[in-house]
Amino acid sequence: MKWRSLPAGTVAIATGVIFFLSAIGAPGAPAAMASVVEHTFVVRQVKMTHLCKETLATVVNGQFPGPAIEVTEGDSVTVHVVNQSPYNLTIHWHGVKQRLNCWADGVPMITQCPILPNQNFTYRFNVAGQEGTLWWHAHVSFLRASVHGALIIRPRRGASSYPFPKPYKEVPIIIGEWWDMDLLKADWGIQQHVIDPYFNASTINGKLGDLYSCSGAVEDGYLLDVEPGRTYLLRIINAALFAEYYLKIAGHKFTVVAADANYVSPYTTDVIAIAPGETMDALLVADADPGRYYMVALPNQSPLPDPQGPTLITRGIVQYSNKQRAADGGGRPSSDIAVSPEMPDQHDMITSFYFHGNLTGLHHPQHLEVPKHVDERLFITLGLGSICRGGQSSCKRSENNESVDVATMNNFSYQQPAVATPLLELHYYNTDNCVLSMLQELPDKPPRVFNYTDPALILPGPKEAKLEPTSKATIARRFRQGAVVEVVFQGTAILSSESNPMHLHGHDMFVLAQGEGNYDATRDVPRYNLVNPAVKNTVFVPRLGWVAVRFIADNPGIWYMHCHFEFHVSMGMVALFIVEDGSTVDTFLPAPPADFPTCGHDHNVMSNEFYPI
Ligand SMILES: *[C@@H]1O[C@H](CO)[C@@H](O)[C@H](O)[C@H]1NC(C)=O
Ligand SMILES: *[C@@H]1O[C@H](CO)[C@@H](O)[C@H](O)[C@H]1NC(C)=O
Ligand SMILES: *[C@@H]1O[C@H](CO)[C@@H](O)[C@H](O)[C@H]1NC(C)=O
Ligand SMILES: *[C@@H]1O[C@H](CO)[C@@H](O)[C@H](O)[C@H]1NC(C)=O
Ligand SMILES: *[C@@H]1O[C@H](CO)[C@@H](O)[C@H](O)[C@H]1NC(C)=O
Ligand SMILES: *[C@@H]1O[C@H](CO)[C@@H](O)[C@H](O)[C@H]1NC(C)=O
Ligand SMILES: *[C@@H]1O[C@H](CO)[C@@H](O)[C@H](O)[C@H]1NC(C)=O
Ligand SMILES: [Cu+2]
Repeated sequence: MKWRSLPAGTVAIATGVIFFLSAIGAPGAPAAMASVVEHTFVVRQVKMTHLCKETLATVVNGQFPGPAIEVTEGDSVTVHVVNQSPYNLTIHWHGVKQRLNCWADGVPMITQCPILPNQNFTYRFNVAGQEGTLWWHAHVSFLRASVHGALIIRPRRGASSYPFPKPYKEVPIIIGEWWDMDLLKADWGIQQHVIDPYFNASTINGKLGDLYSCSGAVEDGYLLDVEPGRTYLLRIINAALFAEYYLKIAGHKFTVVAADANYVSPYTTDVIAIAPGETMDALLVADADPGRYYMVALPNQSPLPDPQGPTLITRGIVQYSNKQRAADGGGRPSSDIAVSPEMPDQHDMITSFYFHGNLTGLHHPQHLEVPKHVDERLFITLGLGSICRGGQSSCKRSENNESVDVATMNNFSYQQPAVATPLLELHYYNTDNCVLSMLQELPDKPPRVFNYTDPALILPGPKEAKLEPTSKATIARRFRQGAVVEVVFQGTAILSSESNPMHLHGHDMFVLAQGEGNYDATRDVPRYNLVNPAVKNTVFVPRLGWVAVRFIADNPGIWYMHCHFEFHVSMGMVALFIVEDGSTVDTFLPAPPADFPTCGHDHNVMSNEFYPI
């Protein structure tokens, strides 16, 4: 076994072990110890039976969801990945800023070579300046459906320093999907437009719940035991590939206190809307009459004429401890019946729009001011289009199988670059001219102005047909170190009217405003929240609407920027954001770690080794 040598002060390898280093607290911080949190993730296929069918699921350490990584802000994380699966693999640490550490970002052929079957790879990164809930997931194809888990960051000053009442317990709630189909086949089916893959059930913490059964056997559901009067911090993660979810618990309200590991002003609501890639920390007070209450997660979808999938709801139960009942001589609860919440309609998109609109940032020592000047402005349309099969220049479109539907940003659909060395290495070793020659600049604005959100474009027709043709390219955008970038993401109606949760690696974004319909600078800029916007790594672009964000491009490297609906990723809704080096040590990308693996090549022969894969 070959691991990199460990930093001084640590001992041998173990799973989920914390090693204390000398205190390296920030100035003014109390003597909290920064430590190295170390895990070994063995990725392999295990047999799991659901819906009366045995399925080979690719998971970490035999668990679905995988193990949670729990750290204190300022800690270092070391994860040894042992790939015993038959797939090429990388792990992305979703939302971790990876400052000056793009090498650990886990995007195949962008930041690293994939970890081949029977190979190992060690990720090392620091978690600094972030508190709350993040997560980790495979960044290869559809594998993240089963290869994921929570990454929980607690404050250095302890739980009493939360900017909200100290919870009695903290509980991860991971919303996911159960897939019976092979995940790589599902991905291929979407790319080639030959099958319409769909998951088989929604899950809460890996459990399908009692709405699913077969041959009389009801699936287990997630059970949360609560004590009356106590406050619980739910760390909610949407790890699903396909849908935004509405989460409700009958008889209870939530107070949302953080999103994407940034505190928000406490927002009390009876429903949480959470899109793939987002996390929400919410307080739940067990203040209802003791009893059993369903916790329901319902995937929403845009209404007809968008294509419709089955409605795969899942539910678990919040159960009050029955100590009291036992004292009353009951023992068993008087009734097993649980109360159901009233859910929004599956086509209700406005509840999500309002939910996201109500999130604002919290004034907190770690909060950053929104930069008031902007260096670069991008207006990016998100939508579908089509390309001809087999590289033909003309073909029949509009759902004809001479063409394939793809997803676009400013009328380009991302193509994975044909490189044998990860782009970040090529960039680092000054082969940028070669890198540049492979890239297509993501334009500042869409090539044509049209009525982006006109619902008439959803179905094929004369208006739509003009807009549908598009092309594939490795779209990228370079930013000067420290540039303040404003992006308006505009949803479009071409062939579908879906929302899009847009995720940027390596940076958080200030969410300035959102709206329905077409963005209009004259009307909308004055509405920007420059005082206390929510800060997110995944911003929700509402269906037939837009969102405006700002971020500071201060983390050198090559960062994936993509929709977190996995089918949109497969279809090409991706761009690369390249942040240039600055001239000081804290603004340029350091060399790759000493033993950084290559894709079977040597660094000496780096130049000119471009050939198609
Ligand atoms: C990977 O790690 C495992 C478990 O620690 C070890 O048994 C195996 O030999 C390692 N494989 C390689 C190629 O280093
Ligand atoms: C895995 O990655 C290697 C090296 O990049 C590549 O040659 C191989 O085709 C990949 N395998 C699959 C199944 O994608
Ligand atoms: C899962 O869904 C797929 C596609 O809808 C279907 O073919 C398959 O039979 C389902 N599997 C189970 C176990 O229900
Ligand atoms: C907040 O939510 C309420 C309803 O739940 C809605 O009326 C209001 O418009 C929302 N605020 C924003 C800024 O979206
Ligand atoms: C297109 O559809 C026809 C008829 O259904 C089928 O025979 C053909 O194989 C399909 N072509 C492709 C490339 O899928
Ligand atoms: C865009 O289309 C919508 C729906 O048809 C319509 O209400 C709106 O007026 C159109 N906007 C423009 C600028 O044409
Ligand atoms: C995209 O570009 C193609 C030409 O390459 C054009 O025909 C099409 O109308 C454009 N679509 C949009 C939405 O701009
Ligand atoms: Cu999308």
